Amino acid sequence: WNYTDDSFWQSYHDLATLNNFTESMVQQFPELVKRTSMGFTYEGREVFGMTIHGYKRAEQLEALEALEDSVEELVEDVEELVEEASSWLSWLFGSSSSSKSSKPKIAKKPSKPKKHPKAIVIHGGQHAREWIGPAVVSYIAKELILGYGNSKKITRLVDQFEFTIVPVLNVDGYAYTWEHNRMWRKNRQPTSIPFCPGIDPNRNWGYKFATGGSSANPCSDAYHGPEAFAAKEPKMIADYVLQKENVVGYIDFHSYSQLWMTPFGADCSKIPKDDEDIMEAGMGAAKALKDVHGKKFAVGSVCKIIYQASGGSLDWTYAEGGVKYSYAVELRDTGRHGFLLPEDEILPSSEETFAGVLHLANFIRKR
Ligand code: ING
Ligand code: ZN
Repeated sequence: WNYTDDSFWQSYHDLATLNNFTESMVQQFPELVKRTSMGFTYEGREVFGMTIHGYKRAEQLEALEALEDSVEELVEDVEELVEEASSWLSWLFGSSSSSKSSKPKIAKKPSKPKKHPKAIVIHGGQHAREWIGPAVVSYIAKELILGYGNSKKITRLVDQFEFTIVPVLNVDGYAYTWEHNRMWRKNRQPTSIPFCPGIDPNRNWGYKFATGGSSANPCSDAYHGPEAFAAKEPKMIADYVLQKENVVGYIDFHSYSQLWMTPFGADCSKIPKDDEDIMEAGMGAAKALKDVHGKKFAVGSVCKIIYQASGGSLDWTYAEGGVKYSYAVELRDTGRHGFLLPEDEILPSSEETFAGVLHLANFIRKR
């Protein structure tokens, strides 16, 4: 495959091919893309992500700033020397005019702490059968990478933010949909019922876990699991977000229904304290998306716009992970094909979604 050509997004790809895509990005653009291991699943597969950031430019900027600092220090030292010398001179020759100088002083800037870039985390494939998610998410990575140095807007964003992109989160489930059952949703870890494996990763996050809109029945597609974060997939993203500390944006891609959703899913009456900003950014993203191919995406909280669902990703990232701009997006379509979205819709869906993501990142940047 040519992983940087749009033709890659004319068909769906199995897990090995998507992992090869990630690997290829890292190999081809080592100054821009780093491979990151999110962790391992129940069946022992590794979940790969990539971080995309203008590492080179950031390093150069840092070096430049360090240089600036040492020049500043040097100037201060010289100033002190001059002062000392002039007081000696006035002592020697009794000139009284050289009282405390009127020469301008260079203001000392407070030394800046070494800064880590703010992070935006994006993943697809929490649910196995929603194949358009991993396709769109890999396209987003490709566009950020190829746009760097070519598009002013993308370059600015990639210099500003570190993007962590995980095309497929629930890799065990994804492999299962390719090899055994196209309609599988959950992960593949065992439950208390031997013939009903699988926890729904998106009901297993730790905010208001199992408080409604999820099932205690292991045979259900919305089984919340025995306890919060019993499933490896949500746990690895939650750990990553906590460890990063500076994640400002999060998008969890699903399908289908064409919705750009905000917190909360667990509770229809609870409104995030940042709701105005979250909604404004989300509506902007939906508008930018629609401008590409005319597809309408409704914007609103998970609970109000589809259904109540506790233990969902964006509730946790917002309320516990400290990620202000937390979203879950339902990609194409609105039900005609559902999870079996035709392959000729992958590219248009990717293009429009990328526009939405760019808008969101730019919105966050300007805040
Ligand atoms: N939809 C999501 C689901 O898990 C969702 C909607 C997103 C609920 C985020 C809660 C949090 O049901 C699909 N299609 O999976
Ligand atoms: Zn889903």
